[in-house]
Amino acid sequence: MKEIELKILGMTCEHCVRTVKNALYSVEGVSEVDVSLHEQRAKVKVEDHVSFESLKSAVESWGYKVVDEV
Ligand code: 9UX
Repeated sequence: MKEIELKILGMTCEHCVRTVKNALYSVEGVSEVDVSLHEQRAKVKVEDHVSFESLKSAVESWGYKVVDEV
């Protein structure tokens, strides 16, 4: 188990937050997601094999931008 932090641009409301959470939970190996609208950031608990890139792709497929690992 490890934690990956993402800086996410483009979330402007709680519905955006929900969309991002769902996108992250849809990635295999993700166990817990905490998204902060205020901080424009997500903290994601994942199994060791899960990559930053796979989380980035999932979020960006919904139209948000992941800038880089925090
Ligand atoms: Mo509400 Mo968040 O339209 O894009 S879902 S601002």
